[in-house]
Amino acid sequence: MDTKPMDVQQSATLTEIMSEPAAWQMALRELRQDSTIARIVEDSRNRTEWLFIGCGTSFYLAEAAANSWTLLTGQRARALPGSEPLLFPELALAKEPKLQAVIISRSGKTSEALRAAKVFKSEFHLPTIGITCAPNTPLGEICDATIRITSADEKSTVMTRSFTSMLLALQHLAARTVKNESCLKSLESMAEQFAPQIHAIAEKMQGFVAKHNFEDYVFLAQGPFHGIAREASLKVMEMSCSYSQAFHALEFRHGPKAIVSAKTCLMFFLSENGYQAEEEVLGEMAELGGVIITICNRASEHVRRNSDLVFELGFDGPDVARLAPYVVPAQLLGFFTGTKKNLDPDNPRNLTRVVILD
Ligand code: F1P
Repeated sequence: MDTKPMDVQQSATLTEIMSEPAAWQMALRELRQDSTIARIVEDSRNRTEWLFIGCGTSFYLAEAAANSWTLLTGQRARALPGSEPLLFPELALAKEPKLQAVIISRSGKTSEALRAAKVFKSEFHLPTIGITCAPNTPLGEICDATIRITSADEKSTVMTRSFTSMLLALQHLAARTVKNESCLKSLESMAEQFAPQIHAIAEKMQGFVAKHNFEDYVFLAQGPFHGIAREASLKVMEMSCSYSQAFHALEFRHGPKAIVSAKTCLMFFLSENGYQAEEEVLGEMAELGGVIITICNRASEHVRRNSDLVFELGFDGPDVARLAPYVVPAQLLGFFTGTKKNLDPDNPRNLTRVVILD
């Protein structure tokens, strides 16, 4: 059933997406002064393995945070959806003696996230860190310490600036843990540099969506960008009710490429580390007739020749500082595709803002 065309400019979701650079700058400024961060760095100084937990978008945030943690600290870090430690506790490997649990939840109320936090605390006697965008939450009651990014909270059901702001907060925590001032400054300068770019990105994406109709969407990335690809896929699903999948870029050759046609939209998130191998896959998918959107730091001639739409960040910093901005074009793809289909991303079909099971 088509809903009436929404007034795009009045959309809470679009407003929240467009506010991301300002939200990032505010969050990163506040974190510098946040005594909770300093306390967490001190209290977790002997923890050598980290387990990030979340549900839905917050699970993909956990994936991106875990990869960022290992890249920044050298420590082992994993991500699990909140349900896994509840159903398969032995697979959570929660008996690791120096394990630190981090539970991610924008609302701080998601039942599976709270249950996982309670199990870590009461059954495994693990130290628990919470991160949320809401004040006074059940998550904050359970965890030993809770990071609150209230300036990034949203009215919308779908998570956009809360995802990127909490990811940046966890990257900030990782950099503080190893006293990496250069990385802290990179996160802050990325947010500043991205701010004037976001309007042109939105206009480009809106124009692209107006000109194309797709049957399915594929998001491809390696390394720390894989969690971003999975979140991108969920955004397009949630906001436009489209068929959408994410893969490791080089994995896509091993079977899934069977689906590629002129009706397939493929978004590549190119890393600096894996650029050459990833752009080879990009060229092959263009050969198969797929429509290619490329998110990269700088585009090679090969990328330009084989892409239908290119977004270049142009930021000279570590790959981890590009995770948050890389997801913004995908959030906009989901939003404009949804409104083109006469759906209302502010009230996404079948979804609630929080999944409460109790
Ligand atoms: C997690 C979540 C969201 C999803 C929807 C339902 O919320 O699954 O990822 O988009 O809003 O809730 P939270 O635990 O981060 O509040």
